[in-house]
Amino acid sequence: MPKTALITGITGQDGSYLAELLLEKGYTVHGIVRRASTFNTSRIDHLYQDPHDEDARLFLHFGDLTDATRLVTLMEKVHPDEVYNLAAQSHVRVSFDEPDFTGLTTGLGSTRLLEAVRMSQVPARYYQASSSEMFGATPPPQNEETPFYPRSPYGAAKVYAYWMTRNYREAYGMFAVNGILFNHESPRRGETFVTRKIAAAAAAIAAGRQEHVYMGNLDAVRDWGYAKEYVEGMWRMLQVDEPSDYVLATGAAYSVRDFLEFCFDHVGLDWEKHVRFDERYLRPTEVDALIGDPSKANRELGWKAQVLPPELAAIMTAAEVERLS
Ligand code: NDP
Ligand code: GDR
Repeated sequence: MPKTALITGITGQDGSYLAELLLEKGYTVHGIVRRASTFNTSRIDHLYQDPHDEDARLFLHFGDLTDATRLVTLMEKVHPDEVYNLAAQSHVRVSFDEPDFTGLTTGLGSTRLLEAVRMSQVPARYYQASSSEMFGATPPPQNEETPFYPRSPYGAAKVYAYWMTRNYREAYGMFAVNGILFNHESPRRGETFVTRKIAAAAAAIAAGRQEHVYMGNLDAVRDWGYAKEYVEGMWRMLQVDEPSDYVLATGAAYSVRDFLEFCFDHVGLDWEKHVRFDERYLRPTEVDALIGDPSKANRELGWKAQVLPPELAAIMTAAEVERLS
């Protein structure tokens, strides 16, 4: 029987790649979108099918992680086999400006969704988009056993959601898992995350559209992978016999400075001539280094990242050059 999935955050970077993957696998995919005064579906417009078509397999529903009754209603209507909770206020810097809202969505939003699964009694498997930001100040390498030490309202909200997911697994026997994903990027990454910001700036400067880009902490070290590969890992976590939590990462460490060099090199520019400092991009508490150990996912899911930051930067910068032309 073809399966049915429900994705929150389908309009985001990961949601769009996951929807593509599941449609390719023959799933019927339902996504929750927020009502906005402008269209917010640009990442999934290429997947859209008229719901009146007999062969339509992608359906969108208005909803919000802050609206608990709507989540229950949708669960009963869609009756999914798999639920992927990707929705969140996902920007770490913004979470310092909006700590309350970040807690309501990124944290409590997961409880509302877990509770909707439980109340509606659908026998769905549940995926929680947990984050390497939960490790925060704990030094690398980080794996599934590493203690959490979040350094932002976002990180703290994700730790809460992580434990709620584990609690529903242990308390109610739900198949509920945490994918602890390290940074993953793509041409569909939000414009204000550092990799996309750098790739876009390199392309714009090379095209003569701007001269400088203002950045924050260039010393931060991250483990950047390619988003398209990571959604495959999410799916695999829901296909195993026993629910468990998994780290997805490349295991490779690069700094923001390195990523600047890769992107600017791609367009034949010296980044040091174009980068300026602006303290508003600093965070009150920073996460210095995140480097994942994905050996459990390698071993149990057969998942391994292929694209590393030098290639990722080239893919993203090429996409920005293309966008401008
Ligand atoms: P994005 O920011 O690109 O997408 C977030 C999605 O959540 C969007 O679809 C957004 O809708 C939706 N959303 C936000 N608030 C609500 C709400 N209150 N109700 C319903 N939907 C909402 O994130 P990514 O795709 O990059 O990440 C997906 C998930 O994985 C997030 O939970 C993120 O925190 C987590 N994560 C991401 C990592 C990464 O490196 N990308 C690493 C580890 C974890 P809209 O389009 O309307 O804004
Ligand atoms: P992060 O991603 O906080 O790791 O969270 P982001 O790309 O925002 O920052 C990465 C690092 O770059 C430094 N930095 C800057 N960041 C931004 N955004 N803009 C700048 O100008 C800039 N200059 C330097 C930051 O200080 C930071 O150290 C992402 C999100 O996708 C989360 O949702 C996810 O959980 C984690 O990755 C894993």
